[in-house]
Amino acid sequence: MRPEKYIKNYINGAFVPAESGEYFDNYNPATGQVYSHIPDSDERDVAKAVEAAKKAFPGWAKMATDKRFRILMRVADIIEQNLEAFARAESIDSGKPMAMSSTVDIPRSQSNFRFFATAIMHFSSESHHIAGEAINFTLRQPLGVVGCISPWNLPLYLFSWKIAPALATGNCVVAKPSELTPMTAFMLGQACAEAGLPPGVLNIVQGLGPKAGQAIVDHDDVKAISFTGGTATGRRILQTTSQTFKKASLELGGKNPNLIFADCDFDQMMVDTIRSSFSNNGQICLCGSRLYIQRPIYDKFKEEFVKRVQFLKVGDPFSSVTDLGALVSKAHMEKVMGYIALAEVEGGTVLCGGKPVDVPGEYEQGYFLRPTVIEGLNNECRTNQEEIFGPVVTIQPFDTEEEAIALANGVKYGLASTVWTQDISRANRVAEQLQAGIVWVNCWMLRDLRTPFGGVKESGMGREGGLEALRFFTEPKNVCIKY
Ligand code: TXE
Repeated sequence: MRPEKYIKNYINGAFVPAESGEYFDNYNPATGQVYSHIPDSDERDVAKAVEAAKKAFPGWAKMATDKRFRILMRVADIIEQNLEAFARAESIDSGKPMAMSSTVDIPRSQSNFRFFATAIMHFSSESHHIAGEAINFTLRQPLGVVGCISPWNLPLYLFSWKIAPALATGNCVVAKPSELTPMTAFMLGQACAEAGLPPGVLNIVQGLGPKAGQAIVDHDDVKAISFTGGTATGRRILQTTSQTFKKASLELGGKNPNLIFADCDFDQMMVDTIRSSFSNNGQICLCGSRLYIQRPIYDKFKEEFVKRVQFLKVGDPFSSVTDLGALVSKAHMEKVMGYIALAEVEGGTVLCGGKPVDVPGEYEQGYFLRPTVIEGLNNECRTNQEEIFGPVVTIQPFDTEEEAIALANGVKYGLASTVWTQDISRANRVAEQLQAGIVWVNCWMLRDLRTPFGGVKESGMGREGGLEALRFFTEPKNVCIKY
């Protein structure tokens, strides 16, 4: 698998330029330099991709399950054999440390293919017997051509999280990665071709969201959209899909709370809170960005947390000692800096960070920011209400359990929450009342791919993961036979 300077679309098993013949620039965020070019696709490329997918669908849907299983397992094996190349490409494209792309992003992308390849071998449907009269059974059939649209923060990880279950269930796919991180999706096309995936089963259209992405959502023959990205984009996609009754699964933004009670295991909590705040530069929809600490340990927490955050190393994504690489783009860096300035206007105190980092040499034009901790803000201010999606957290004290729950639930989002306590009854009481799709108790980002994954309120609609994904990508049809 190899990156190329001029990235191509992958349509009907071939690597082709966009119909427009145009490309736009792809930046390496650690150097601030253009290093490759992305096809500027539009509705013509999407139409070709959908045609190829429609043609491939009958053969793929009817293929024996164990044959589909073998092909998807081969895709996983090829990603694994090329881990180094994929991880390097992911880090160049996104700015994240190679230490992360090689241990999290790419291994998880392989797992996604393996998990759903094996899951389909065990997937079964239900039957309902009317005693002495009839039997109902449920067919679970693939939808046809489906669209998968993913963001830039965990590029191949989230792209494959959608594509693998869609393919495993017998659908053909038209997929678009983020225009900020196109390279590993391009390389996935190479892996699929090598694995023997029949032409047209997976088509990867590169390009801009409002142009290529919207064309996938708009296309009449695309039966479902699985989307991860910003809430505003999700709202827009839903407006379109609601007109045509397309199925939609939307995994959107978050503004996740960490509730840290005085009785927690302080040392473990500290290690995991650093991770949940600053992994991938805070650019994970599951990162906790509002830290609520019970008053008896607030000062101790603040001192230790700030001390450790100041030790985090920001810089060269390819150095083994780097904790935080570059932010994904100049525009995103400016957005995050804008929120830090806003926090100060809103009365917050920056306890550490808040400034860009100068990394000398080839990285001096890169988008590096110090991890930032802010205190002194109320829950209603924009800094505590809006998703920043960067290496920025706020800390606030609380007194009672009820107050902590009210603070945690006091935003329009509801994706993930983290609770730190040694009191099992409290953990259960709090988990029950948190408005979130995922609650972690005494851990963070411990993922079991069988569990439902998604958010409530403006964090999304529908669930991914395990059986939920297999159900989303199939249409249940009840057959009733009287005897
Ligand atoms: O997301 P977009 P962006 C949040 C985070 C971030 C914000 C914006 O707050 O700052 O979203 O990020 C495609 N029709 N998250 O700008 O624009 C687009 O090309 C169809 C949360 O990257 O939503 C890309 O492939 N597709 C998050 C994908 O949608 C469209 C992860 C996501 O882009 C489209 C990333 C359209 N009209 C950002 N417009 C999470 N929850 O994990 C854009 N796209």
